[in-house]
Amino acid sequence: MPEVQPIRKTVISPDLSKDAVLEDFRVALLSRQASLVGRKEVFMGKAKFGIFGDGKELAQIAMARAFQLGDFRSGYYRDQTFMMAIGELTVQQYFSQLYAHTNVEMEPASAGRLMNGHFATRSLNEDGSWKELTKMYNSAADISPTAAQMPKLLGLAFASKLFRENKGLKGFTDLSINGNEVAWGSIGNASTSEGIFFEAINAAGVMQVPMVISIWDDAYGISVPQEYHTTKGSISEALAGFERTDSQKGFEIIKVKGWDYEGLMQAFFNAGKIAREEHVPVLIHVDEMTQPQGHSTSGSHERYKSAERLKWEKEWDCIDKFREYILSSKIATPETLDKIEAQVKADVRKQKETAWQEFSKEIKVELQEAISLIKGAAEYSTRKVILTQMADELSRTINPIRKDVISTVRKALLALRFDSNETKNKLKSWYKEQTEKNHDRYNSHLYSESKWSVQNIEEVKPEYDEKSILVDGREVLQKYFDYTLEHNPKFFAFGEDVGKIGDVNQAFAGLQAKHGELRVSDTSIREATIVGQGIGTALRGLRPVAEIQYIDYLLYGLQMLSDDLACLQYRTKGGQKAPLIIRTRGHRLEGVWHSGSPMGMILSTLRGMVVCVPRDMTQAAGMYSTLLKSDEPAIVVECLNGYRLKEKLPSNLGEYNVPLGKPEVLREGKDITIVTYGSMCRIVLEAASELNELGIDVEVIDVQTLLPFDTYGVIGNSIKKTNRVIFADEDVPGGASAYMMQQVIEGQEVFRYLDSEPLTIAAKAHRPAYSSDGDYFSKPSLEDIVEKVYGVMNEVDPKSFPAL
Ligand SMILES: Cc1ncc(C[n+]2csc(CCOP(=O)(O)OP(=O)(O)O)c2C)c(N)n1
Ligand SMILES: [Mg+2]
Repeated sequence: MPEVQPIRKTVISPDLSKDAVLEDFRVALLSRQASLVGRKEVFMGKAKFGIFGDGKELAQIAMARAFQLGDFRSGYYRDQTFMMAIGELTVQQYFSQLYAHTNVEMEPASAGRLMNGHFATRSLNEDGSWKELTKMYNSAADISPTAAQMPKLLGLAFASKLFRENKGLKGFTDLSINGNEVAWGSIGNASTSEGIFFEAINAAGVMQVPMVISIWDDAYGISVPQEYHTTKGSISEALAGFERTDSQKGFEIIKVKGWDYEGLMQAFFNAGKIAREEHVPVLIHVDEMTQPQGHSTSGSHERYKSAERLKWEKEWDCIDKFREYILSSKIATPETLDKIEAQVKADVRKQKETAWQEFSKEIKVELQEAISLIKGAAEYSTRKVILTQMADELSRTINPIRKDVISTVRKALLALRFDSNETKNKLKSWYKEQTEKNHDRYNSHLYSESKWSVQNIEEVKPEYDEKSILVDGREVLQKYFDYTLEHNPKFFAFGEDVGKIGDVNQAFAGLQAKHGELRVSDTSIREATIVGQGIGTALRGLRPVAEIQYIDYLLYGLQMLSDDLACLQYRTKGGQKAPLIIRTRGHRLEGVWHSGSPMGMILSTLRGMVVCVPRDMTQAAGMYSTLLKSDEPAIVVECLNGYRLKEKLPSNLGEYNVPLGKPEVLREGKDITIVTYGSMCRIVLEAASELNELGIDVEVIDVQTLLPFDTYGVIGNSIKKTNRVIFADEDVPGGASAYMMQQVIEGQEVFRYLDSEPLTIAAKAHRPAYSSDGDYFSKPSLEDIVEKVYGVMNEVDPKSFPAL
C-alpha cells in the first residue's frame, strides 16, 4: 500500500526547498482528492455520511510541519490533511473509517466506531500500557460536539507546564521531555461561539500554557454566515483584549490567510516556537478559507451561499493558489505539477479500492457461510421453502453489511424453532461465534480491559492500632492525600479553592504549603475546563484529581465527562485512556443547590466511568487508593455532611483499597434487605435500630459503587435470605433507586425469591427546600424509612404489625 510520506522534522524554521514544497503540494492534493472521492462514495451508498477537509489543506500542511514528536493535537473533523501530513493517516485508513471498518489495523483511530473525520492516534499498547508518547506524533480522539475539543486542549497544554516546572516529573521521559510539547488545537470559526471556547481561551491566558489554537475560518457554520456568529465578524478582533503586551501576559495572536503558503509556514513556525520556548498560548486566526464541496454530504452549499461567494471560493481555492505560488516562484513547471496530480489521483483510487476490498472481504465470507448454513438447515426442515428464500434474498443484497447477514440468520433460527438436528445446531453455533465477534467489534472496551481494571485491584482492609484516634472525617482524607502526594509524583489535585485553603471542606488543608502549587492548585470557576484540564493531563500519563466543588455544579462539566471522558476507551477501542478522577461532594446538606444527589443523571450519562458513592471518608480514601492503582476514569461523590463526623484513623492509609463493585453488609438481619449508599447509610442504620425495637430485623447493605454494581452478587444473596427488599436513596423517584432495582431484580434474577413487592424510597421529585424543615420534607427521613418498612411487614403479618 503506498504510504503518505510523513514529515518528520524538528527544525524550527520552515524548509522551503523544492523537494519540501513539492511534497507539501503532493500531500495537499492527496487530501483534496480523498475528499472529492469520499463524497462520491457516500452518494454511491457505500458509506452513510461524509464530512471532508477540502479548502483547509494548506494551513494544515503548515501546522504539520511545525508539529514535533511528543506534541498533541486536539481538533475537529476538517483535519485530515494534517493527519496525513504528519504520517498518522493513510488514504486507505481514511476510507476505512468512511466505510466503518471494525478492524483496528485498518482503522486505527476507532476501529469503525467514529464517524469519518474523527481522528486519533493510539497512545496505548495492546495490553493497555502507555507507549512512548515523546517518540510519537499524538492526536487526542476527536468528538463531534462543536468546541468540545477545547477543554482537553487546555489540559494537554497544562501537562507540559507541569512536566517542565515540577521536578518530581523529570524522570518520565516517555511522557515528556522537560515540558517541551505543544498542544495544537483546531476549531471552526462558527464553533468559537460556544461558551467552552471562551472558557478555555481565558483559562489558557491565565495559566500561560503552551497551546496553539488555530481557527479555520471559512465564514460559515453550515448555512449560517459569519455575521450571526462573531462580534465584529472576526474572532481575532473580538479576542484582541486577550493579546499579550509588553507589560501583561496573554495570548500571542496571529492572523493569516488560508491560501498564503509562505505566510502560513511563517505563522505556524512562529507560533510553535513561542509556545514551546516561552509557554505562551498562541491563537492563529486563519481566514479566507473555502469549502469547495460545502459543509458535508447532508446538503449542498448552493442553497445558502450567494453566487458571488461561490465564485470567490472558486477563485481563492488554497490548492489553486499554492499551484500559482509554485509556478510563479519557479519551483516547478506545470508539467511536473500535472504529473504529481495524475499520480495522486491514481494513488487515491488504488488506496480507496483496497480499503473497500478489505472492508467487504470479511463480510462477504460471513455472508457465504451464513447462506450455506441456512441452506444446509433448510434441507432437513419443513420450512425449507421459506428458509431457501431467505438465503437467496441474502445472496442478492447489494453492498451487504453485517446487519443483513445476522438479521437473516436470526430470522432463520426463529423459523427453525421446532427443528432439532445437526444442521440447525451448526447454524446456531456459528451465530454464537459471530455474536462474540460482534461483541468485540461493537460493544467492547467500555471499561478498561487491561490488568489495571478496577475489577483486578485486590481488596486490602483498613487496619487500626492503638494509635488510631478518632478524627474529623476530612482529616482521614487529608492524611491520605498527604501520603499520596508524597508517594506518587504523577498525582496532583486542582479545583476551585483547592489550593490555598485546601478545598472548602479542608481535605487538602496545608498540603499546598507542604507539596507546592503545582501539586495542589487553585483554578478559576470553570467546571467544563476543570474537567478538560483533567482529561488532557490524564491523556498524557499523569494522575489528576479534578475537583468539582459541589455535585450541583457538575452539570457545567458533565458534557465533557460524558462526550469525552466516559466514552474514550470505547470510542478508540482501547487506543487511549484518561484515568481522571473527579472528586466532588453531594447528597443532603442545604437548599436547592447544595443538596443534590443526581445519581440517576450521572449513571445515565457516564457509562464508561466508575461511580463511587462512599458513606464516609475512610471508605472514600480507600476508593481513591484503588482508583489510583487502576487505569479507569471515575467520579467519587463524598458525603457533604460527613467531613466533621468522627472516624477512626486507619494505620495503613494509602495501602488499603476498597474493592469497587463489592457492596458491604453494614447490618445483618433476616426480615428485609435495604440497599442504599452515601449519606443515606447512616439514616437507614438508625431506622434499622428503631425497627428492631418494633420487632423487625433489617439487613442494611451499602452498595459503595454504582458503576460497577455488585459484581459479587452480595445483594442477591441477601434477598435469598430475607425475601424482601427496598432500594433507598435521595435521588429523585425513578433515579438511581430504580437503577439499583433493575440491576438486582433483572441482573441477579432474584424475582422468584421475593415474597413482597420490591420497593424504592427516594427524595421528592423537586430539589430540596432550604433549611432543616426543607430537608425533612424533601429528602427521605428516618420516619419515611421506618414507615415504609413497617408497611411491608404489615402486609406480611397484620397481626404482629397492625396498620399505623
Ligand atoms: C454542540 C453542537 N451543536 C451543533 C452541532 C452540529 N454542527 C456540526 S458542524 C456545525 C457547524 C460548525 O461550523 P464551523 O465551526 O465554522 O466549522 P466548519 O464546519 O465550517 O469547518 C454544526 C452546527 C454539533 N456538532 N455540535
Ligand atoms: Mg466554518
